[in-house]
Amino acid sequence: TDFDSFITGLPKAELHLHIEGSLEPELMFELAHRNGVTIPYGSVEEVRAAYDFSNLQDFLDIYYAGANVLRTRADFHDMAMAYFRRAARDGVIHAELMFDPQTHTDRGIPFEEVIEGLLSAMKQAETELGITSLLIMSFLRHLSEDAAFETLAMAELWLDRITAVGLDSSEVGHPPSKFARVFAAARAKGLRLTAHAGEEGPPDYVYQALDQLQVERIDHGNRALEDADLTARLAAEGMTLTVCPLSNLKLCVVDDLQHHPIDRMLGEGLKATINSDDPAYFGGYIADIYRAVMEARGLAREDLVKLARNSFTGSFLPREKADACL
Ligand code: ES4
Ligand code: ZN
Repeated sequence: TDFDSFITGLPKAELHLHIEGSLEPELMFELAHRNGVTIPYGSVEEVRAAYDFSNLQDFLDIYYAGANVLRTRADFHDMAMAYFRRAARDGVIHAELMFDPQTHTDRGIPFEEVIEGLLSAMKQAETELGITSLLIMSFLRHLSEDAAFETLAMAELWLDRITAVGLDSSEVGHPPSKFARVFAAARAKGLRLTAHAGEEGPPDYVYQALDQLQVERIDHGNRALEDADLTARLAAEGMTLTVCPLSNLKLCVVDDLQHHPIDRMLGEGLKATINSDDPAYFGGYIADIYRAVMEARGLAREDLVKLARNSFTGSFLPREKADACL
């Protein structure tokens, strides 16, 4: 339709994408076969049927199990290339890929295999598809502070090719404060900072991400809206929120897309962006999500333009590069 071509034609950046969450069931089977790994599903349909979640942890258990088929740098390369091709079709011209090294190193997969596979796909995506990208290395917050420090040490040889660190996995019970020292160490190494906060966790976790981690972005941030002072502060500081509406629906952060607060966020002056989070698990890539929120919340074209602009100004691109995309 007219609207679909408007959305795909709008240049967009994706700021909140777990690359392991882009692993589609078809590729999962292919990699399982390639690597001689058995998976607990008989068919692609069976895999998709298992993607019925009632909260974040429910999803994470299945997501970490799915990542078990990833073994070699070729696997990471192929997964990322599949994402880039799909994102290019939706008009994504810049993508900031989160990856979870601990999900792999804890299974004995060398850090080098993970990152070199991703970096080679990023290079190929730029030359073949014209998509620029950068890497955000995420620490798993259900693991220890020491484990996060070990991960930062493993990344030492690649720090010039890692733009930022992030914080993901099970939120409640693992507050940002647990990672204050490792985020300070990452910052001292010149890395930029983001963290998941306020997806399932309370507004206090968003305050902690700001004050104790000193993040430049908040991933999700939905529950910040429960606190008027926090909402006003995020707006005043121009803090980017990387919101993931379809993820919020699938993980029951919202009960219906018609109750999604994306337009309320924009109305409160928050710098919200729209992202896919784990598109293979949540049933949609970026254009699907723009379309879904437009339909569910009655967003106007100017709102979609605003969201797309926010995705560049909120990116980790150097200011002049981001401005050139507007
Ligand atoms: C995630 Cl939606 C979400 N939240 C927290 N951690 C994650 N890892 C992958 N997707
Ligand atoms: Zn996420």
